Amino acid sequence: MRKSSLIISILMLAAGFISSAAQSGGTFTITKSVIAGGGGQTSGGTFTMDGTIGQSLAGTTSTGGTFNLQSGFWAGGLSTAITRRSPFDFDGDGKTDVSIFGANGASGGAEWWWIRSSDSVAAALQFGSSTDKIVAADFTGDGKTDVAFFRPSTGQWFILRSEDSSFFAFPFGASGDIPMPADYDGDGKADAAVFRPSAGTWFILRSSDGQVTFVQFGASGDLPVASDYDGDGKADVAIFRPNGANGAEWWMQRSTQGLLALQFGSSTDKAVPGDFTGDGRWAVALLRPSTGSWFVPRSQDFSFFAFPWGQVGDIAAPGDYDGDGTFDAAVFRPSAATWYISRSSQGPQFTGFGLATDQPVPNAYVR
Ligand SMILES: [Ca+2]
Ligand SMILES: [Ca+2]
Ligand SMILES: [Ca+2]
Ligand SMILES: [Ca+2]
Repeated sequence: MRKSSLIISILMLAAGFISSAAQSGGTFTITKSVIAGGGGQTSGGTFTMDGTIGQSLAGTTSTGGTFNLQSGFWAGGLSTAITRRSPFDFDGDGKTDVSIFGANGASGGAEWWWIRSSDSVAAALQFGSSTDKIVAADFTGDGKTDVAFFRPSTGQWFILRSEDSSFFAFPFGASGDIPMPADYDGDGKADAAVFRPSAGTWFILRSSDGQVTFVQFGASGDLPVASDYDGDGKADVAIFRPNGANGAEWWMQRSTQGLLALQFGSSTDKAVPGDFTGDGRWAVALLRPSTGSWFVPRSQDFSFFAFPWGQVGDIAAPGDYDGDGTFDAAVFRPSAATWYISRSSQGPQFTGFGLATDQPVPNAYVR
């Protein structure tokens, strides 16, 4: 990305009239310009774009009618643009899809059902069995979440490629391990990974080179909550310790910013990590099941805000359902088989989908 100053000068000249004010209008076509991997053409209906060049605005997300654009120059010279993707996005439109895992489907296997946010059509397939664990993530790196499960009895991973619905399987981990896939090496593909509580050890199978990383972090009783807490595009090894000395604790080995430990929450809270403030850094959010209150610390200063969403018996299903880059509080209520989603940009959404016995897929990494 750090091109020569000549190229930047040329671009500044060519675009010298662009101010930081938003531009809006009719039908536009944008031809991408001087960036590595650029040159593609983006076209669409009505949209607004806010500053592609300039330190203060470059890199922010511009949204509009039918697309979402993230571009611009980074003054700090990041070598690779960080692509932030919504979790549990099976159709790749940037929005988390309402989705359930039915452990006991009609034919005895596990069933996956989801509503494609792009066209509101329900899709379903059978994959896995009742004792398998959901590990859905984008392992293939095409921007679409792959249906995937971990089989605790054998330590095997089964991944259904979003590209062609073929599957591959491999052993990684053992019985007793907690699967925690995430993109630890920052190459845009989720990496299979497990946390072994008995030894406090992480095993990460890097997609970039096929090698295994071992990390000693955490102890028995801890729960893995790997996420990108420092916003560098790499998931960070992290644990949630429900029973710390004075309440719940979070320990994070951040890939760029180093070790961070926080005391936040109590032993009965559910850990729901996510980027609830939309700043590109995930936060250690909590759902308190006894009251249905959500607690979100701000990554800037660790002050927190709280709000009610849901009631006793609801199951947390966080994600970015409206695709605006900010996580939305969401719960699945088994008694009503209904989803209650507090979308950060588009307001509340209530959707009946699933059975009382189903597990919401976006609950997979809630601890
Ligand atoms: Ca994929
Ligand atoms: Ca990876
Ligand atoms: Ca990181
Ligand atoms: Ca959102």
